[in-house]
Amino acid sequence: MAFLQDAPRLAHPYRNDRVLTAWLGRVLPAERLDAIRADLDALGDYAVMAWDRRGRTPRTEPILTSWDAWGVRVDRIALTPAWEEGPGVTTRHAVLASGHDASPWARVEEFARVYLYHIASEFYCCPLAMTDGAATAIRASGNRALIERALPHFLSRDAATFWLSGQWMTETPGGSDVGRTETVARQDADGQWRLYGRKWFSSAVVGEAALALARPDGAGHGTSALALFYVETRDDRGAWRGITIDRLKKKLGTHELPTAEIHLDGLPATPVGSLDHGVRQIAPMLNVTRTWNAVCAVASMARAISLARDYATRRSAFGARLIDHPLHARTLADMQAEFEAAFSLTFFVAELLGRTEHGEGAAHEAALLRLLTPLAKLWTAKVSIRVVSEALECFGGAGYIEDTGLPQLLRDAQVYAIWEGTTNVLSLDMLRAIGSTGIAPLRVAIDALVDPGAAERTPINVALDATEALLGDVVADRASLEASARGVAYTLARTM
Ligand code: MFK
Ligand code: FAD
Repeated sequence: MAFLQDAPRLAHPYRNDRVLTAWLGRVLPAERLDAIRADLDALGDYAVMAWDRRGRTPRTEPILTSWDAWGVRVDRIALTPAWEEGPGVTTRHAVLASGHDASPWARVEEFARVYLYHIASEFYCCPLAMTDGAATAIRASGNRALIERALPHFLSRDAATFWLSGQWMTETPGGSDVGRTETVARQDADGQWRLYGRKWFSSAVVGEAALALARPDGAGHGTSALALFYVETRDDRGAWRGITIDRLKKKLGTHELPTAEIHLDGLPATPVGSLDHGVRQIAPMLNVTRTWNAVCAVASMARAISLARDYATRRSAFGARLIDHPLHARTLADMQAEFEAAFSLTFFVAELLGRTEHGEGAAHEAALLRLLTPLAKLWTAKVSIRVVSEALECFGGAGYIEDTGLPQLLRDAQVYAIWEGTTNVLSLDMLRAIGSTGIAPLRVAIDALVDPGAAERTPINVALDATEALLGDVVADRASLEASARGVAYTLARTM
């Protein structure tokens, strides 16, 4: 009988994650941790079930049917099993709703759930992130009618009433430079606003609602003249309201996520706030989805490392298990160190977000949150691509073979750096954030975390001093400042 290699097995992602359980034990009061334990355990069970199912059943992808047999335009999208299960899993375990509980720990409790659910969700977490962002932006707008209309659906704990929201920003001229938006908003004689244009990437086109940027007819050019609108995608009979789906994009990864190119032709829309400064109004959504992105990037790393660690105990070479080869053990340890740093930064941001939203942050923490959000997003995205790539190599040739399920992890990880602001755009956002406060909030945070006399303070101080000197040198010259932004962002993220 020829040798047969044992496949890697997925350890229970909640019960076996020392980093997650230690962090939860440190930041949450014991009674709150007790209250969420059942959800975390169930989401871990779901992850194990989904990994096992992936190995047994052929992968499916969403399918768009544009026309029915009788020539009627239907634009119907068939979803994958994990997506069909999405509303049930999400609402049963309060994956999204828990983030909006009236508690400074709400975001901690939400993002622990997201971390456990993400990989099994097959990027159903993408529209969940956007729905969370939409709820946050609508709440921040103070628009009572929209708050009462949309939030009970977005934050529902019942699958029957749960709605997803899209985030319609990107158009063909610009995804980073949304000031070039061409979609126009026109008002009917009866006062109803309607949208006309083309949205080039719509990842939650199956959602019941969306927040969309558009230029009110006759408004000027650029970003400040854009308005933010709330739309509902279907009428009471379930028919699309002035939306056609041109096609689903063929992508490198995120294959289960239906990302569509769409045309809007008279879609009814409600202004979220004033009819200008739409980007300012959507910014709370951006900052929330960027936090989700960091959490999901960290979840990808955790999955890849968990599988690689397990495999190292099953695979032997040169007379010993891989884990017993010092260099292989060192390779895994280096990946784990990168992961733990990324985890710490990301979940620190989650803590800050929860405290700040409930008015319980220290004086410097709002500015710290504003600075660390783009840093966590851009840094974890890059680290996850690197760590997941390294993890594939830990399987040798098997890591390159499609039906092991491993290549998908790498393809999927590549998206974290692109959507919700590319690495460069977020480095520039970091400059926007430090514009008024400099890096002072970061120094305060590090002072609180690391004893000034501790040995590890020396490299931290060197990095911060060098960064401040660099910013001081180049600050008068915008071109040099922008050219340095990515390096500064990496240094600050890694230092933090
Ligand atoms: C599973 C993982 C979960 C993640 C799911 C992701 C799903 C994917 C969905 C998407 O990709 S949706 C599309 C995401 N698109 C972007 O992220 C756009 C990227 N581009 C930027 O972020 C640009 O920096 C931006 C369009 C925001 C700004 O461009 P401009 O034209 O240079 O604008 P400007 O004048 O600097 O900023 C306009 C206002 O917004 C300013 O406020 P004021 O009007 O008060 O002066 C800015 O301060 C404010 N602003 C911008 N970014 C902000 C912000 N405020 C707070 N936080 C921010 N991050
Ligand atoms: P560009 O803006 O053309 O960027 C090209 C390059 O130029 C990048 O490397 C960028 O870093 C760099 N660059 C741009 N400006 C600067 C600058 N000032 N300085 C230095 N470098 C710069 N969008 C939505 O609105 N809704 C969605 O649901 C959605 N879903 C998506 C799903 C997927 C799978 C993907 C891949 C994208 C999705 N997007 C969505 C779009 C995404 O947000 C954009 O692709 C992204 O913001 C980048 O915009 P762009 O594609 O126009 O690239």
